[in-house]
Amino acid sequence: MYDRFKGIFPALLTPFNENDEINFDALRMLIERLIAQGVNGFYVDGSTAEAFLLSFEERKKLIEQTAAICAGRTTLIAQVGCISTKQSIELAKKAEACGYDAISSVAPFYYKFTFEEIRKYYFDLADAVGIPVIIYHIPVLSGVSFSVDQMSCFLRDERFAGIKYTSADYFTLRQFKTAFPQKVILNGFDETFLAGLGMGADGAIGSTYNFMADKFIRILELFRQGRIQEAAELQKEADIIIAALCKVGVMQGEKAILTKMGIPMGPTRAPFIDLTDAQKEELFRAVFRSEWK
Ligand code: MN9
Repeated sequence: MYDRFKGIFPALLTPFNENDEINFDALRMLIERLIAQGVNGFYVDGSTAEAFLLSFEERKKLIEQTAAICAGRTTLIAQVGCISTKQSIELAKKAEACGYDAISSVAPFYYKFTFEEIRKYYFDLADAVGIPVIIYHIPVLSGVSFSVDQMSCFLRDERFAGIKYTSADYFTLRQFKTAFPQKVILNGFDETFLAGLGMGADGAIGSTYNFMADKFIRILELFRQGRIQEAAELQKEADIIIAALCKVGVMQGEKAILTKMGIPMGPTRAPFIDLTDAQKEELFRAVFRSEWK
């Protein structure tokens, strides 16, 4: 039922130009390259997109323009989470009007809302649109973690399609999937993608797929064929790169890599600080090695 939400979904980065405005030409280049590589769809306006550093108007425009560039060629999921229900609903309606296949939302954060408040937030969102909702579970950044019972409140409702699961607690992922085998679970930490597949994930949403989607498409293919050793080798290669990225800053590093590959991604938005030349050099040494041993 939810097959269109399975597979590899880059969490698209947001390119900026020298005036700190969204560079939609570069976004188009990125999207075209990824569609040609065979990704299954995109996660738009998420953490990787620097969503919480964009203005509300920019977020609406990003949702709209990404859909216009994709023009129905691939599955689209819009991350509409804001800490106010009212604003999240406005973004959700925008996504639905633009033809998105699903919306997704991080739990409202900062004020330490009660579970009842968070539950109501998600149901208000589901009530506001006619497209499925994917819960964005990312305790390390949102500070909100759902137990199996709490997640069940959502997943037993047919309007909730599944979870973007960004946590390395794979026992909990296994329990979510066992309780709701028909729902989709998309792994959120790229560095443990193969572990996630082994514990029941149906695919992944991630930031490193902006520049190494091909490797992860292959890992998924090998996993599905039962060729686990070969998949593990590729995951190991990817993880050398991800370790180098984490050292310098994930989004900054990814933008530098893609710019080097010919897509002008520009800087990240302040307060992020861009990489020094020395950091870029160190990163490029890990990424652009010709031999993997
Ligand atoms: O979308 C991403 N999570 C965050 C998922 O950026 C918080 C991941 O793809 C990570 O960037 C990646 C590196 O840690 O796994």
